[in-house]
Amino acid sequence: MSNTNALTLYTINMSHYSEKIRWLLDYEGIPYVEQALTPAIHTLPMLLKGGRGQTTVPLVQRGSKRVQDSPRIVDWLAQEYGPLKSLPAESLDEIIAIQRRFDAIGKGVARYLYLPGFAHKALILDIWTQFATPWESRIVRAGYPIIKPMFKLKLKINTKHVAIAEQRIDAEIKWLEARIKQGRYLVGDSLTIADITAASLLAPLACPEEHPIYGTSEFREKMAGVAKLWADSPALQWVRDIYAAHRGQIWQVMPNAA
Ligand SMILES: N[C@@H](CCC(=O)N[C@@H](CS)C(=O)NCC(=O)O)C(=O)O
Repeated sequence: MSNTNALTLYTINMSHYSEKIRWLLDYEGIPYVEQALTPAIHTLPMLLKGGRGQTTVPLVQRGSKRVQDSPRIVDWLAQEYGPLKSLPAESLDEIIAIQRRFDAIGKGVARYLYLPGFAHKALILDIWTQFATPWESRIVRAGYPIIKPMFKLKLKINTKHVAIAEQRIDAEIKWLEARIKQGRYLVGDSLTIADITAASLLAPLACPEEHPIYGTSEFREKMAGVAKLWADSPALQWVRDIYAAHRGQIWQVMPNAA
């Protein structure tokens, strides 16, 4: 019999929005089981489970309750498992506003890295199939010539949108640099969901060594190599510092394959 109180987190290994919720759960000590989905194969299960016309991860499920979309998940976790130390009531509005601004650049970050990343088919396929069953791996590898253009279309991975993404990321990096001059944490004097959101959504650019995908030398060179203009910025150094100080070990328990 399944345990209806158990929390399942559906993710994709490379997803930075998934990392945001994984980090929040780890930081708050909320027990969960991670179910890692294979890109492309994730589409139908997430569409059906989410019930919102969206195919995105992360999604959490407890019994028959399913919540998709990271800010909605944060709200639901606070309601069900709160009070959360990463969401202090006295600064809630400010924290949520910062969460919103970094959530808004997540897709741009993915767009920015995938444009050059797609030149490295073997790396992309290895990452995409890390948790794939043998048949999923065969489908994704054989279907790559179709999946890749569909993915590029869906995520608007083209030079025009990548240029817009670069400007937006740059603006947020500058905002972050000004903010961290005021203190180590974005709000107050301890880690909040504002820091977790900013650090996890910028992590694919900052490549903290704690992250099992972004921290590899191959990812750094082939995907994040384009982010040279920010590589040594105080903002991305802050991301690495926050990971080093607060992230702990990612995947203490390896995710289940779907
Ligand atoms: N607003 C969503 C965005 C999530 C998102 O874009 N997730 C990406 C992975 S980082 C995804 O699932 N992409 C595949 C898809 O859209 O089907 C959230 O905050 O959870």
